[in-house]
Amino acid sequence: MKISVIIPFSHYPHYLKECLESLKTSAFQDFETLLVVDKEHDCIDDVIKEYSFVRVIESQVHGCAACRNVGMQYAMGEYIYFLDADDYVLENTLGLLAVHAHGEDIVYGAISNTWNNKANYLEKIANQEIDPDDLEEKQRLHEEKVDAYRLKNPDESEHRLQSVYYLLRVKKGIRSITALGILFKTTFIRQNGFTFDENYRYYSDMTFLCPVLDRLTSQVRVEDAIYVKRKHNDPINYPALSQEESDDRFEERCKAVETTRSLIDENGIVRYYLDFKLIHFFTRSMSKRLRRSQDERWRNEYFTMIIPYIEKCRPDVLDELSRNNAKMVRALLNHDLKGVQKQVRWVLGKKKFKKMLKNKNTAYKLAYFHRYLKQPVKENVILFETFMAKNYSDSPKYIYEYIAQNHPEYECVWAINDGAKIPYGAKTVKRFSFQYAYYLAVSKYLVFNVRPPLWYRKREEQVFLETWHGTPLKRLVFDQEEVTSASPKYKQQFYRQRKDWDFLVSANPFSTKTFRSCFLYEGEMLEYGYPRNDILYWPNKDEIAQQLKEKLGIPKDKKTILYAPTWRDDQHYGSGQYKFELALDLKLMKERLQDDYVVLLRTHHYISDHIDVSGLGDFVINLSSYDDISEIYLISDICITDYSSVFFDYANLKRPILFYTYDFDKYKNQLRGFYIDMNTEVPGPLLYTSEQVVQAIEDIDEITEEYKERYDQFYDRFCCYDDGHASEHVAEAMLAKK
Ligand code: C2G
Repeated sequence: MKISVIIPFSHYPHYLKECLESLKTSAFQDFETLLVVDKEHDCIDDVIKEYSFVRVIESQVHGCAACRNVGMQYAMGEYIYFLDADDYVLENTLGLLAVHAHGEDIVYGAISNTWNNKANYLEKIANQEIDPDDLEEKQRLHEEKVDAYRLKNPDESEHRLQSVYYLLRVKKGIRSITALGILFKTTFIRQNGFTFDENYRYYSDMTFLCPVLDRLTSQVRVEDAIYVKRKHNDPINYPALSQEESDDRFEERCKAVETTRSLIDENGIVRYYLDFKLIHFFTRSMSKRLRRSQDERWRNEYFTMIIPYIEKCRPDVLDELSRNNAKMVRALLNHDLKGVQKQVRWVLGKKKFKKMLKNKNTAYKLAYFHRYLKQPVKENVILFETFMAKNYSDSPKYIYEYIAQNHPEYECVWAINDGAKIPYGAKTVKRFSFQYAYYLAVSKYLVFNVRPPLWYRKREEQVFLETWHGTPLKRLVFDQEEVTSASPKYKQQFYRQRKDWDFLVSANPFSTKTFRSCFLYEGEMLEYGYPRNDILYWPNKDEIAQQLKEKLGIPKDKKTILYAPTWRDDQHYGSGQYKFELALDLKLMKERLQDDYVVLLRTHHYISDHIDVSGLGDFVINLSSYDDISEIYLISDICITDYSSVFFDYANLKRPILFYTYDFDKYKNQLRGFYIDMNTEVPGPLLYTSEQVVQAIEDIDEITEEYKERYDQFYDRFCCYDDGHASEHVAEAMLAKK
């Protein structure tokens, strides 16, 4: 048998499934799979029953290093390959490595990092959103560096040098040394007695790989054999080892270096780069904390702790440091903490200054931190923002109007990017301006329907009202397994930001329950309905509708169909800018429906594509940039959506709703997943083609009748709090908090 794949397992079966599936679907199959289960582990019975090729071995000891050592004892393959239970390989990975393995000590491929499962990873590769580990650039830098070393050590073989440089991840700076992605010849490992040091939880790979590289006599590199290392997008509930917060990590790093030194040649290249990495850990990563960390230990205990380990670094590594780094290390070796901090201040200050020159428009942030946060909070000021200041709408609008009419003692400020005038004379500021930063810092109350900027720091005296912006159909944040859009650190950031919320608005009991789980929110919930839906209950709503219809030039004899789809996580240009291809055949709709209807087209605010409606004449009115969709609901006789939360609000009107779900399976299984069963719980039919949509509109009376019972149940479940007074209740609850 060619390969023994060794997988240590302790937690998170859902990752393990993906890992084993990747082995099952590998094109190359001449391997055994040894799943070594930690002494403390989650139950995996359900997972492994699907993978009969897996040999499960129970480890009597605890820890990843121990599991790998146990696996090595059982290995029967010519080569050993370590695969972590939360990672996976691609279809060709093992085959490519095996084909090049002709008795060399090691055969290694590349590591590609991702936050995604395999399907989404492959899709990103296909869309060229991932460059597998930046291979070309790495090769170039790798050669330059190794050349410099070789000049001084002419006896070393070029290939060996390059492999050591690559596998110790020298170019990757302080990144941990890893035994992943490599075939190790079993006899080479056994004859030399290489093992993972079980005393180390985080850095045992170093104690295995460095001695291997130190004794290496033959090696092959196979660039395209990719090992996919998966970062956990939810470090709160499922932290990877590298994401674990631990008091011991620092000391372990130092001690593992010391242990490793004792296992390798003092004059060899492995030792050279090991010392190089330790020094760079100090100058690049640790030094920042010496200056800034709130945690005393970095400026005290850890500072003293690292000195003896740096003292033992080889002099030739110290000789090659840049001037600034050399100064920093000299100060450290003199036990001069102030000297190191001064040097760090100088280096970071220079960097910051350069960044500022490059990016002058972020100076407001400096003002925020250094000036505005020091000013007193203004008790009577309220800052409002909707959809990142894109418009004047949603619940903040209605809460504001209530306060403006009933509490003139408050000064209201709106963040609005286009500078539009706001009724009742609120002051407006542009997002990401000095004034915006000022009001973020000094407003007593903040009313937002999405999250504030990441750099916002809530002050103790401030009251933050999060209205959110829809009853959840699509799975959100911590209930979302994959994060295919947004920042990969989305969950971590959300976790921090949601702690700032004093109140969260909920439109129905279902939202209350779901928000608790998806946001891990434990604060006060305001269960009064959605302020943005108040208008749907106002006594003058028909008048408002009439006026708007006239303003938009909608003929009196025509009914209206609102088409309001949501955005797709995987179709984007950049952060917050999404593509949208219209799948609804408006030409067909025009042909069949123009005598009775006009279509009101409304894309989500994330969509940056302008939808071309030319050739459709008066049949389509594009209302994508109209501020407030609640007003549009009032003038719509039928609503078509897909997975947008608009239908929860629109249902308040009890008018017909159709779902044009042309990409249902992908949206449900790959992109998001849903909280409710769309097939049985939503108040209208799921339609998959434009023809079906047109047909449904032609048969709208029958459909209304058919869905009546389900609609009533839906209304009772989701519209039960809305009564036209949510703004009042929410505003009063907020203002009561001093
Ligand atoms: N919206 C709109 N026009 C659309 C789609 C949405 O004006 N074509 C508005 C509606 O008020 C809707 C809100 O934006 O309720 C949120 O839009 P969703 O499509 O539901 O998507 P998203 O912004 O991802 O929010 O709990 C709700 C979720 O957070 C979803």
